[in-house]
Amino acid sequence: RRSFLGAASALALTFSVATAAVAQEKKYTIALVPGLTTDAFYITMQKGAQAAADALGVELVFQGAPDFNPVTQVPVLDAVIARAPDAILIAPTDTTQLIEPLRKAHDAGIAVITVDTFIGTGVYQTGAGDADFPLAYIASDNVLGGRMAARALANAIGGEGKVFVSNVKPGISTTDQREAGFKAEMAENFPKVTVLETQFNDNDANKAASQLQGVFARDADLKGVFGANLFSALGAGTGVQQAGQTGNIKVVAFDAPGSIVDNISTGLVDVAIAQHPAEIGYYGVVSAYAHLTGNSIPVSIGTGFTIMDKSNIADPEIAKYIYAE
Ligand code: T6T
Repeated sequence: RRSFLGAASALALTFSVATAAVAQEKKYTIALVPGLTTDAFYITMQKGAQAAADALGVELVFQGAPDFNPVTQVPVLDAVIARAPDAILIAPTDTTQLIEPLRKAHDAGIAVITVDTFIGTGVYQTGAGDADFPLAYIASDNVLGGRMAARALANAIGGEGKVFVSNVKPGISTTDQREAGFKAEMAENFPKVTVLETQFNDNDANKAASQLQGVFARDADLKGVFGANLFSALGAGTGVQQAGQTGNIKVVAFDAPGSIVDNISTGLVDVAIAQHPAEIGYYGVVSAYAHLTGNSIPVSIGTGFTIMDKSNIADPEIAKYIYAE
């Protein structure tokens, strides 16, 4: 009897060692689909994702479209789904137009996590609506970011005067939320600030620059502009410079590529609100890996901001959040 038990446990031991070996050999593939590839924000996100992938022994695939547009992003997503990765991290370029394309990934058994932007309401796994299937949303708190921008701009203009939001286009969760947060903060706490009509630039910095000049031509007492993402902010700054209004029209920028930070030193940009895209990428990969290896994960992870201005930009602890190009 003793020898029978011995044989059985030896068998069990062999089996579990074999299972462990198989488990170790399984190399997961995680795809990261950015909003667009040529954007320092997503390049920095990719770096963070790669750092986590290296730490976990995961293969990371980075595949995206050349512009921020569902029409170009959906075919890229379809190609990624065809490669059958274990998980997809994606910054959906539209809150509604990416729902059905992403459902295909979900139906194919691919774990879907959205990073930076969301589909539907961004509240997942509650059983409500048709877009609650992603496992998690990992991003900045964009309403808060918009409020921070409003405070910075209101303070820069001395609490009164005309300002406007330079934005991408409606239907993008992040930039919609930044604009909403900005307007709410101004309405609640800065009654002497007038927020003019938003100018939508389709993520084209040149368009944002000429729109700035158009607004200034109509409202010569324009005091400030909030560039709600990298290209909006870059363009708004260029517009202020071209109008010869550097320092007179205050610029608050969302995002912090090297070019915008350089403009802080010259006085063209007053404040840049840096997101932490590397953190988004890192925790995106970690979350996907945790899920794939049988662990539960938080349905939402909020990443941080760093406020950059002339007073702190030389500090390495601040400068480390400047985006990679
Ligand atoms: O601001 C980021 C990102 O958060 C947003 O969703 C789209 O624009 C950027 O990528 C900057 O260009």
